[in-house]
Amino acid sequence: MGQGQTKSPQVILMGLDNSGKTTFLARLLTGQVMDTSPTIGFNVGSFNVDKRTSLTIWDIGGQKNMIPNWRYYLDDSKALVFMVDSSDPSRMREAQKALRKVLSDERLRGVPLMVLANKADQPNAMTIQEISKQLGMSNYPHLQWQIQACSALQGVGLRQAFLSVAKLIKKR
Ligand SMILES: Nc1nc2c(ncn2[C@@H]2O[C@H](COP(=O)(O)OP(=O)(O)OP(=O)(O)O)[C@@H](O)[C@H]2O)c(=O)[nH]1
Ligand SMILES: [Mg+2]
Repeated sequence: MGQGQTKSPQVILMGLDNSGKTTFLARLLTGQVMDTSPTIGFNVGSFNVDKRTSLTIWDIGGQKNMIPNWRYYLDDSKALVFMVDSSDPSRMREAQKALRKVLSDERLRGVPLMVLANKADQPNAMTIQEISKQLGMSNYPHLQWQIQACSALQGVGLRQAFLSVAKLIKKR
């Protein structure tokens, strides 16, 4: 990175296993759909939102035994992106609990949240209204948050999501 450039704000991408975080990040960075396996630890990559703004995205593994490690990634994060599989209503309650736990960390106080409702390509995908309800978003009146649908598989809504994330960060 050249002198005088501001450093790329860190964004953490969390959510239950199988929600599509790694597929999403790979698609965002390479434009391709890649075969993924469950993430042990994390993946990281930088993404240019526009000519002047780059974000460093940390994709953290979401399997049950990975969730206790989420706390190691919260320092210095300027936004939280929380991904859910909108085609899997059976895991919304588990997602709600995981979100509540991570948001209770005081290092995230004042940090904006983007909920990404992934797998919108699936015919049974839940609406963003339904997902907001099931995640209990009304329990966070002071949180600056947004929700957007996307499909990592089809490449829909990825750039828009991170444009919104960059705007949320700037607004702070
Ligand atoms: N239909 C559909 N499938 C998707 C989409 N995004 C990801 N998948 C599939 O969901 C599965 C899990 O994707 P991953 O990206 O590995 O999930 P992850 O959130 O990184 O999982 P962990 O690393 O275990 O936390 C894979 O089979 C993907 O192909 C999508 O937008 N639509
Ligand atoms: Mg992964």
